[in-house]
Amino acid sequence: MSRFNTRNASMTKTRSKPYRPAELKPIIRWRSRTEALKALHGLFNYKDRALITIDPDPDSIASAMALKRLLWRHVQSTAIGIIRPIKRLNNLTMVRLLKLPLIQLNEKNIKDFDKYLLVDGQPSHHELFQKVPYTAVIDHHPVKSEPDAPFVDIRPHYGAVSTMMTEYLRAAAIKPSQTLATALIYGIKTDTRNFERQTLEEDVKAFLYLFSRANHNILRKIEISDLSLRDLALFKEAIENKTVSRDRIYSHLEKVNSPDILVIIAEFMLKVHDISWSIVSGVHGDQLVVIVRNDGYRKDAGKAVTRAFSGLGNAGGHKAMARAEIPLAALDPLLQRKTPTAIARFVKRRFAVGHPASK
Ligand SMILES: [Mn+2]
Repeated sequence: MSRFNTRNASMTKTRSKPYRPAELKPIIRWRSRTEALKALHGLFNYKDRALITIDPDPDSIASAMALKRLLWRHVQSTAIGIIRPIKRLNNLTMVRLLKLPLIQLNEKNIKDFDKYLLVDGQPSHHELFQKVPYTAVIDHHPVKSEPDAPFVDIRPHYGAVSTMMTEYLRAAAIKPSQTLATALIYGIKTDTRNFERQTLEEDVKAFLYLFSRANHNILRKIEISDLSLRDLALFKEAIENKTVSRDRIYSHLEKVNSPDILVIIAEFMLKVHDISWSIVSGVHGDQLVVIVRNDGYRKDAGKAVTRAFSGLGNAGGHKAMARAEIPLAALDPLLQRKTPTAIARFVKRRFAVGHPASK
């Protein structure tokens, strides 16, 4: 996303204040977390039924859990409402293992509450959010327009809202439960992509604080849970269909429901010792998708797929990862019959041509 890396756009040589475009300016209305917390609590009373709305991902789910904890004893009840069903398997595992109570929002049940809060998002991000009279908005995305709410805390320079929420918990002298700490640490790890993307010292501090409180077995299970049982059948097919030529492994799948599984299998095949290239293709809808991974040593996957497949469809990528998406119709002049074997051979042939070193 564009909000990452923009911080380094500074042209100034002096180390005064970092340059920030307007949308990356934070909205901070209080001098400290303690003051902000007081202000937030002041907006609620014990009769309120509060609803925290989220577009569910690990950071927003964890932040909502933390906010629910912060509101405990300040309101009658707090529910966490999601605006779309969770599909990612890692996130489903998170919700199941941590037993997180989430409700699916619709036009009707969203009216059953007195006060509304939004975390890890802004009203302008979703149609449903736009209709809600928010009491509080806490976020780290760039500011499009200042949300109209009594409590707003937006810090686009933070890697995760989970970091902001960890700071709030600490200001409130609340020790997070193991469940909450595990959720928050996963929120930080996901949004900073294990600290490979924009990360502040604050994100690292929050991570360290949560580390000893989290359940690392559950965390690991959540992080590795990206396969369904149905995917295992595709693994079997991919392993049975594989062909190896020199340091390359090729495999083709007859039909996949999502190109994501091709990525997972391509990365899996690259684990094989002595294999430097993994080329996994499959038919998704009316497209042939080719996923390429390599070990990144003096290789260029992006150039290789462009040479092999450009002119037939979209092809491109980086040095170590690339993808091509080719409409099956574009294969009509090239293949007499589009059987899985013929397509597999076609991919292999094109890739070898596009990458003469393999001859
Ligand atoms: Mn986030």
